Amino acid sequence: MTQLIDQNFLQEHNTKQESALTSDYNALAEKLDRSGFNIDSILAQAKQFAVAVPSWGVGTGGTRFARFPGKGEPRNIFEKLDDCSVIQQLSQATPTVSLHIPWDKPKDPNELRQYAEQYDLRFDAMNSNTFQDQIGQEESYKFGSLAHSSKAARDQAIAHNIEVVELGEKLGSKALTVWVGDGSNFPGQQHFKNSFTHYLESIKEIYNSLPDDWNMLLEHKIFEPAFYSTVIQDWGSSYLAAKETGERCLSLVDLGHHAPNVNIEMIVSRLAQFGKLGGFHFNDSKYGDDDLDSGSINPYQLFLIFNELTDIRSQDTTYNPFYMLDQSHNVTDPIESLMYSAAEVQRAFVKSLLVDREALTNHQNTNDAMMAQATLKQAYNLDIEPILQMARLQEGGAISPVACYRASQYRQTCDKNRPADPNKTGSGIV
Ligand SMILES: [Mn+2]
Repeated sequence: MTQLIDQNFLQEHNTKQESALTSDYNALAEKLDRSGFNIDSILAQAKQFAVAVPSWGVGTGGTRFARFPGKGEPRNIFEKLDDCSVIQQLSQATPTVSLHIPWDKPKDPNELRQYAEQYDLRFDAMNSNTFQDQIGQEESYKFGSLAHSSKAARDQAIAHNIEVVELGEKLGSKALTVWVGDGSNFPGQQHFKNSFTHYLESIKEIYNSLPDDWNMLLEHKIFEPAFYSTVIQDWGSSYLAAKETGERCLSLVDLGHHAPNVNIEMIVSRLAQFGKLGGFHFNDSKYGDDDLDSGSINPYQLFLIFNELTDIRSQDTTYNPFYMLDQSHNVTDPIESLMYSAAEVQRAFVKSLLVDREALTNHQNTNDAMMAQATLKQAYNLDIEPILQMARLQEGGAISPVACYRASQYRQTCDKNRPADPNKTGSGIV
């Protein structure tokens, strides 16, 4: 396997921290043992945890006002995969990459697949794009795509999604994520029922073209780019569409796509109860769809979401939704943000394993509100960093990914090897 950070360098970096880690890990093992948890079993589950990196996340993002490109940014999908491989090498929590078409459309899918394989990277869910016009396309998406009032525009959007599925098949992907910006900016502009009907007809057509072992994930978003109404604006619309479409059509929850203060963990429970929770886009937000780093604003919410997921898995051990980081890194080095964020999501997952579920159930059944919330807090307040560090160390990653990455000078090397084309940056997100 090709590794872009020298493994000897990585090991040297780890060696300096290993004795401190061993001592912290043993202390935590003793502490957890007193509460009836075996640290090695938790460690084994931490090692299994994986979240996909979005290809576009390794480029610097921006706002609608400006984008300030970082140094040595990837200029094409191959360089994006290079960066993704570094994230995986150091964090050992991101073995898959989620592509966005047409941004990442390869000339030769086999070449791309082989390029990823040299790094042992696989492809997660494919993302289609009908929220912007592509050069040379006949119909415009200015007034919508899958829900457009014009059949020609809808057909074009359907054909694009089918093309994305066909490409994904060649790359080994198993899911298509569909997010559309369709909606309206003025009251009266769009007929609510007709636009939803059009959307349903369109996704059914895409669904019917899916391979048998594929899932289709419907991503809802409360607003933007449409500012008055959005066709798939909430989990209710998403659930209705998924249910109408078929068994392998599921809802995807992007944390930032809800109004502030919405109880996302309860949405998670509702969708899962009825078999329609298919995946997540992790990020964090303060005001809207801010696409901030996971866990940077509200880590407790992230923990509560994983608490629900662990509860679901306690009854159905095969339950395995798609996880992806969906963030825009405007002011940080995207590689650092993605490694740090992957660890934050992994941290929430690990803490959720340490909830005393039997005690929680008892407190719920006896209506002991104080002890119920304290049971959750007991797990949340634990410092489980030694488990994350040990998981990375044993998997060949870095005990401290960001520090190791900085010491490796990878970004500086990219800055030399990737001279930016002033007319085309080839990265970033909308
Ligand atoms: Mn998303």
